[in-house]
Amino acid sequence: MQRTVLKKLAGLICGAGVGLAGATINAQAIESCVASLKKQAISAGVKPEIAERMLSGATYDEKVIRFSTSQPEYKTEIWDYMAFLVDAERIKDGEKNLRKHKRTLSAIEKRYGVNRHVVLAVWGIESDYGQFRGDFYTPHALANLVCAGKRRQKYFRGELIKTLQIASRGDVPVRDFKGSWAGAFGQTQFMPSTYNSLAVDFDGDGRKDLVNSVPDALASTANFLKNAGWRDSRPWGYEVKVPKGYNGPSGRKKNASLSTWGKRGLTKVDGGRLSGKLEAALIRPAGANGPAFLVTRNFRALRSYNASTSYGLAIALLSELVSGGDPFKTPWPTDNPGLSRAQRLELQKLLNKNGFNVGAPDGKVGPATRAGIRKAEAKYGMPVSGRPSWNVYYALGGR
Ligand SMILES: [Ca+2]
Repeated sequence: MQRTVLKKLAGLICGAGVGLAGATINAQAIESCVASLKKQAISAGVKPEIAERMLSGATYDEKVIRFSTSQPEYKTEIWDYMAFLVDAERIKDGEKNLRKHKRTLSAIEKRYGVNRHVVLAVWGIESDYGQFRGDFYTPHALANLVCAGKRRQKYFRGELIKTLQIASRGDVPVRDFKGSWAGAFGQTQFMPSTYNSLAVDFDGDGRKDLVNSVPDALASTANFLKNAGWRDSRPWGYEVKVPKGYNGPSGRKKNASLSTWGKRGLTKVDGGRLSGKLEAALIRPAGANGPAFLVTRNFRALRSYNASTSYGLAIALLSELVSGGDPFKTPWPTDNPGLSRAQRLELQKLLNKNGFNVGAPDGKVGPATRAGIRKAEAKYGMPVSGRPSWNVYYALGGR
């Protein structure tokens, strides 16, 4: 009897898009909710054996729910974000992949009008060129967000059913859906609905496989950017110099032509004049003392991949650097810069060596590493922040 009630309850939950609170969730309730999702998927055309294989074993995943409900503990400084994402390792791997996939990238450039460096940079930032696609099994992560999450259950249910449909069509093998806790998967980290509208089969095998086919993944990224408004005929933007005391228009929506910006006293960072009709907006992501950029419609296309200015700049910078361009000239306004991935790993080893036990070094800065950093900062008389910064790295002996 209890089972029937739970089933009904689960049906209501899944149907109405209202989840159980994490604290009250129990194994049986999630099992019933998943059973109901299976039925919904099958009536949406998913092959029963696919629904069975992809949803059985979906149990409560505390991590998915924690990520979906918690606010980030720390505001990541943009210089930490950039140092981590655009490091020497990712530039070197980018150059290697540029050579390795030269023919594919040329063909993609021709077909979509999105230059190879930008496509490559998105791939590098999203999945480290296909090497890291996330640890979560997509259907199980999405089932948790529907059955035990606290918001957007209806959206996640749609994404779950689309995931099962993609597998049902044979585009991506059942076991290969690995990705983020929120349902993005594969080398491009597309959500299933983005997959449905923008994924392409570029290697011509009849399947749009963004997990196992580099040509499919890269072409789908290019298709995404083209659809978001990227045009190779214009740059993403320029780093610029802003006159001291400038308090004119700025912000992503305040567009003006380059020549108008020139009249307002802005110059290219090398002092060159700004001219022409190209529309751009002024952004200063770290405030008036940090780098300034005039960004075009192309930057908006980058940003639409992941709605964040830091993200857009990381792609822009990586694309410049893998094409032999220059780093940004204006330093970030800090005397305590961020660390690369190699330095983060080294930092963890140094913390352990110095008795601030942070567990097995993996380069990922989680709660244990932050706690260790705080202890080290306190010991060395530094402001206590828990940030993986150059100063704490240096104090521990890192060079
Ligand atoms: Ca294919």
